Amino acid sequence: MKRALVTGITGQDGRYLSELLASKGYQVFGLIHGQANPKARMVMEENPGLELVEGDLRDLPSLIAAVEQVQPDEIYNLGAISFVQLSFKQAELTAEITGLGVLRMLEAVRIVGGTDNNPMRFYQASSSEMFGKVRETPQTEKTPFHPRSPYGVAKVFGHDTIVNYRESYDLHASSGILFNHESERRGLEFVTRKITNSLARIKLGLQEGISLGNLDSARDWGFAGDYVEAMWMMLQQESPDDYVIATGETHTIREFLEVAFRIAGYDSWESFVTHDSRFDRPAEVDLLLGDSSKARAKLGWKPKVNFEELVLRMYEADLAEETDQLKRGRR
Ligand code: G4F
Repeated sequence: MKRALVTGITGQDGRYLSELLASKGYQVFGLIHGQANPKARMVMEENPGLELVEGDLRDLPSLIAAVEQVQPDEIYNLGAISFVQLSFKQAELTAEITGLGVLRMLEAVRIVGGTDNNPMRFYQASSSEMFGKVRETPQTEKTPFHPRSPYGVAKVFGHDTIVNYRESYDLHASSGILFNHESERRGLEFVTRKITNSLARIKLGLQEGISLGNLDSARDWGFAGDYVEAMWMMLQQESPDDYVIATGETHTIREFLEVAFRIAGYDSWESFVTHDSRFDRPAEVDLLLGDSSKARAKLGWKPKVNFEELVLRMYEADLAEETDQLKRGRR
């Protein structure tokens, strides 16, 4: 039985990945920090075979102990402060966890190691946010980085550290440069889920409108369930490498609103949306569009859920959840 250690187990990607790995027969261990972490119960219920291990990306000794205890064949480093807007307010903490956390995990692997015949394989969740003020479109593995947020800067540090450890210590360490990926498990602070959840509440008469920031930025949005498959595929390769994971389609926030409101049965969205400058960012990433040809050719990966299907499944899940809460008198 293969063993996998996943950091960020309670996040959207951690939850999908642990289910995928369990379905492939892995024993999955999730790194978790803090006493009585409220999300621990949720992930245990979703994946009863999951084992939780104490550890904190800010604390190397705890990571060494976790890697030593689990002796994983594969490590997936998904743990991060992942909300770009928050990273402007908590820049130091973001650098600490999203950036230095990668270095600490790699150090833990280097120190504990695997056997020569069976070295531990490492996946790093790199991000399209590293492209920031994009130098070319579409973005590929070769596009230079120009991050526009403390989060993006920290991810570039993590990405470069992966390359450095691969070259210095011959580690099997790969990075997935994942473009935005969403689902009904996305946190409510991210724009897609904020829209689908608010829309469901508008439909049920629980809310009147949505306050948003910049509607003109464009994102290459895919389905998170498809993207965790790419993570696993990367670690099954003979040699480690970096891969862009994207749909190759980009849409503005306005287009997301258009599709979502149409699905919910409205002719237009404009009268429901107001601008709130609190959601504007000090520096914006205007356009992301990924070219995932390398992943498609080498890994045989491709996305299965398209843009409209993604918006539909998110809206339907929110409508079902909000309706259920309303029936139980919780709204
Ligand atoms: O949904 P967002 O917060 O995602 P963002 O900033 O693109 O970051 C996500 O994708 C990255 C991959 O490129 C990940 F690395 C990262 O961890 C995260 O998953 O914002 C998307 C866009 C931005 O341009 C933002 O300015 O939506 C715009 N926006 C407009 N109004 C808003 C809002 N974003 C949020 N979160 N909330 C708003 O009210």
